[in-house]
Amino acid sequence: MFSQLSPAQPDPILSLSLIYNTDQRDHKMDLGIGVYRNNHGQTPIMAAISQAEHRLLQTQTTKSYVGLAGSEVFNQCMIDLLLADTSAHSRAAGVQTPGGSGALRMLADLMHVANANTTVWLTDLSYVNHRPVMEAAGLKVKYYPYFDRDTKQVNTDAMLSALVQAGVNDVVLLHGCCHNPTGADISFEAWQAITALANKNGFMPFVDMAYIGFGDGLEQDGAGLKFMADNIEEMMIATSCSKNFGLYRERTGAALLVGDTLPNAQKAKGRILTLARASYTMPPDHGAALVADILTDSVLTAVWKQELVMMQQRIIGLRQSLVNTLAAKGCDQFSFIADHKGMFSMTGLSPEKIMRLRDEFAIYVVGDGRINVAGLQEQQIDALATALMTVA
Ligand code: PLP
Ligand code: TYF
Repeated sequence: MFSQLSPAQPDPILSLSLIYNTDQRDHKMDLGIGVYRNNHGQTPIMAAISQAEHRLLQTQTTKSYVGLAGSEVFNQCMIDLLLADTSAHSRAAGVQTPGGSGALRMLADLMHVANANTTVWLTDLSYVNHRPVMEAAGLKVKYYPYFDRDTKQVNTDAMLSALVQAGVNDVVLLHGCCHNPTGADISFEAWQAITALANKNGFMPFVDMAYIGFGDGLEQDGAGLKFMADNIEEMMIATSCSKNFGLYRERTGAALLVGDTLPNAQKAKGRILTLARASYTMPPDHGAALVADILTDSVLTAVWKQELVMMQQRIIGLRQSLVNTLAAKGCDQFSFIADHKGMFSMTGLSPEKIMRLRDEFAIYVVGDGRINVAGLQEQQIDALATALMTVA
């Protein structure tokens, strides 16, 4: 049976990491996979996570099963983090999932159960796994105009004009903040406009919030989502603790359902639990237990927030520093990098130029031209600026 299978298509980002690992050049630079790195090139365990882990080791008495929804304390923490001070807070239900990816898939499966004719609208240029996850769940996929390749920002008019066509059989997927792969986020006014369109035309918003805290800080990054949740009867949210808690491999995330009433949100949650049972059954506990401990302890919450702000500020500093270094060399072609949010920026470099960066400078950039600014070290900026100018 296996011999009849056609070979798998490699993941463009994960396979780039494998090639990078075999590169022997000392000055090599990995701007591919979306992980945060400090100035030593390491992805550290955050201090609050280490402290919570230490405490967990001393207090945990069993590894017995938790349940289909994972930790309900964690689920409530995610509802508090994303929906506090909105009308949605009291009509939301949550399910712990294996990473934000697990949440995307469970919510996609739920949509298919609710309506097998659902079409999901994705931003034109979106996270590499959005389309495969939606299609694997049996949903149809459409793209709406999003990234303007000239301005390197969102083309809001084109986006809103296209979304006018979305109706009751449609789900519109939005990136909560720090758009992957472009770094171009929608304005607060665009959140308001999309909310009004959803209410008028009946499509369901689905927000993928994978980077809250990495753009302009927790409050500002969540403001658009909160506005929408406050002003809409139903929506879905996939969230991830991979980046902002540094829990990548622990697979920690949640699917949140906002209903017109709490019982309806809980009904949707019940259906997700049935879907989970038919898949991975129960999510891994460790990461969620740590996040729950941190967010229910004011001292640990403060430690976490402080480090998150430090990471966010570092990314802003790296963006500015790269743009300044380029400007000092007489290049303003990449000044948009300072305006982008979160880890990524879409550079607009062609595949040939990306290959030159790799071959001539040992700089690894995803084939579509995305750079992970959060993977840079301060001492690499000058070399990156020179390389960008040489190939551009
Ligand atoms: N959604 C977006 C937009 C992402 O960039 C990612 C990747 O990090 C995910 C979801 C999935 O994250 P996780 O590692 O938590 O599954
Ligand atoms: O976009 C990224 O780089 C991260 C990590 O199949 C990632 O979201 C990359 C590829 C993949 C899953 C996650």
